[in-house]
Amino acid sequence: MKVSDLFKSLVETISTRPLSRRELEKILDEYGLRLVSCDVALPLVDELKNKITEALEGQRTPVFDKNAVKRIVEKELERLLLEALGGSGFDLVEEAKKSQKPFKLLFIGVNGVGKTTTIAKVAYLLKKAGLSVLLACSDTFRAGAMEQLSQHAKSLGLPMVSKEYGSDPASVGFEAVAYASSRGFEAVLIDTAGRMHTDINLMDELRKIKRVVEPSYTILVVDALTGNDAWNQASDFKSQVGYDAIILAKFDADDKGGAALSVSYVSKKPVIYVGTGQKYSDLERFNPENYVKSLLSTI
Ligand SMILES: Nc1nc2c(ncn2[C@@H]2O[C@H](COP(=O)(O)OP(=O)(O)OP(=O)(O)O)[C@@H](O)[C@H]2O)c(=O)[nH]1
Ligand SMILES: [Mg+2]
Repeated sequence: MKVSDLFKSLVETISTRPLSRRELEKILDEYGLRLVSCDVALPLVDELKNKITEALEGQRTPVFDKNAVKRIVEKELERLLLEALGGSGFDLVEEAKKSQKPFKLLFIGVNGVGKTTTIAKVAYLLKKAGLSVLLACSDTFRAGAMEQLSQHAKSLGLPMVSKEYGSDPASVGFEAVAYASSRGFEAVLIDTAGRMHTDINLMDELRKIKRVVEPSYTILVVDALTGNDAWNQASDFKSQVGYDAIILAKFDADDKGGAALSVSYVSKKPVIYVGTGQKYSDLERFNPENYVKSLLSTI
C-alpha cells in the first residue's frame, strides 16, 4: 500500500456518511497504523489524527455534505504535509557557487544507505556547474571503500584524497581541506564510513571529523527503503552530530512514500535531493509542493 492510496481511501471513508466522534477516532486509529506501516513517523501520524479531528469538529453543519468534508480533510492534509516537509530547503549548487571557497560538504549516514553513490552524483552536479571538485575518502574502515570512491573519481575525471586503511578519518578530512585550499579547489566532498546511529563511539568519531573539517554543510543520507528506522536515524544523527539537510537515496525503489515526510518532520531539516537511480544524473531536486500534490492527487 502507498501513502497516496491510504490518503485517498481515508478521505473516502471519512466523507461517505456522518460519523460520531468515536467512529471518526476508530477510523483514524486504523489508518494511523496503516500509515505507520508506510513509514510515516508515529508523531506525525498522531498530529494528522488530531488535526483532522479538530478540523472536522470545527466545521459541523446541520446537513452532511460529502464534498465539504472531503475538501476540509484534503486541505488539512495538504497544510500538514507541507508543514511536515518544512519548505523546499536550499539549492546546493547555488550555495556552492556563492560560498567561501573551498565549499566543504560532509556526508554522513548509516551503512549502505547510498552515501558514496550520492557523493558521486553531487560531484557530477557541481562539476557540471563549472566548479572544480575534490573528493576525499574519510572511510578508512570498510574494505573496498577507497577503491569504490576512487572508481567514481576516475569516471568523473576528479582527483581524490585518501590515506591508508585504518588511519584517522578526521585527519583525512583535515588534509583534504588543506589540499583543496592550497590547490584552489572550489569544492571538497568528504565521504565517511557508514555507522549505526546507535553506536556511541562511532558517533563520537563523526563529531570529531565534523569539528576538524568545519563543513559548509553536513548532509545526512537516508535510504528511502529503510522503513520506520529512517526517522530514528534522522533524529539520532541530528541530536548526536547535527546536519543541515537530508538526501533521500533509493527514492526510485520506494513504493510507500512515507520516508520523506517522516525524516523532515522529525528533524525539521529539509530533504534537498532524492536519488532516483544508480547513474550520476539520477539525483533530483526535491520539491515539497509537487510531492504533496502527488500524494494527494488521487483524492
Ligand atoms: N536504485 C538506487 N540505488 C541506489 C541509489 N543510491 C545508491 N544506490 C545503491 O545502493 C547501494 C549502496 O550504495 P553506497 O553508495 O555504496 O552506500 P554507502 O552508504 O556509501 O555504503 P557504506 O559506505 O558501506 O556505508 C549501491 O548498490 C548503490 O548503487 C539510488 O538513489 N537509487
Ligand atoms: Mg560508502
